[in-house]
Amino acid sequence: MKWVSATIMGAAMLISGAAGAVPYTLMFERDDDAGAGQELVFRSYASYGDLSNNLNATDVFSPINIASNFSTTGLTWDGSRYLLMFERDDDAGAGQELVFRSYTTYENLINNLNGSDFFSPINISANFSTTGLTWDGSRYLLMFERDDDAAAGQELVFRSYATYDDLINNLNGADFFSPINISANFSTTGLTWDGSQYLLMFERDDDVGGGQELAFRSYATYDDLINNLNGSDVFSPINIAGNFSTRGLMALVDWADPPNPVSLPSTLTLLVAACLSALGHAALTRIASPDARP
Ligand SMILES: [Ca+2]
Ligand SMILES: [Ca+2]
Ligand SMILES: [Ca+2]
Ligand SMILES: [Ca+2]
Repeated sequence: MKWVSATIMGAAMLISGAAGAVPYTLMFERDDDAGAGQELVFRSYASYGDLSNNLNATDVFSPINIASNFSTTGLTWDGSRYLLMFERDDDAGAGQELVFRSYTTYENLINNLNGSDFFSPINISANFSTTGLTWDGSRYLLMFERDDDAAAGQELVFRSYATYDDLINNLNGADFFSPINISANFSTTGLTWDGSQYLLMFERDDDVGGGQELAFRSYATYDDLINNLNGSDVFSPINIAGNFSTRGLMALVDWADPPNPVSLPSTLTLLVAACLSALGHAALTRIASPDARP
């Protein structure tokens, strides 16, 4: 894809704080299979400004033990539930390759409590993979990317569903091929709507340094997203560890009063404090951090 110059990018970062004031969760998964507590990370940011500039991030390792033949591919909040999406690494038939796990609260998501799993009847094409999921206030958007690089109009698909039942049961979905031509060395890894903008996340396929591997593209409207119009790119300063990848991006909009933010439970703060206190931040980052640190 065509990236903006560093100068324009810097200007975009300066004004980015004016966009949605909702918190964001950025999800990372370890590339190789590992045990519970060592492979899935939820990173919290208070705002888009913090997300795009990687400021004041808080990491929590999930106790989820992801099956060795599945990977996470999306995360969203729809006002009633948190949805975590898993896809089988190898191609399989309908009802065997895509799972939606729902949690009713953020605490349950973070602590992996009381999750409910649904296998989707979707049969994903052998040459495509899911790369994002979001509720935007009007529809669920499920994003698919072709596994191999292709030209504009042939590699990125947005499938929309009007209701949760339609999403879960794969009913009445409408597909749109995006005109985006994804660079051969990048892939989509997340999609969200924060009440003010759509954010499409791209990660470079190979590991590189901070400022060169993670990009957020923003669109003001659904039409702009679908038609790839007026997008604005910002490279994140995050240096993703060579053995982790981004897997999901979730804006926490209060859907009863958009675009105001969800009020996260104070117990979450306590949980994070307890976690950091128990392990020590240095120890936590040493054990396994999605950030590459010297
Ligand atoms: Ca595992
Ligand atoms: Ca399949
Ligand atoms: Ca391409
Ligand atoms: Ca890196």
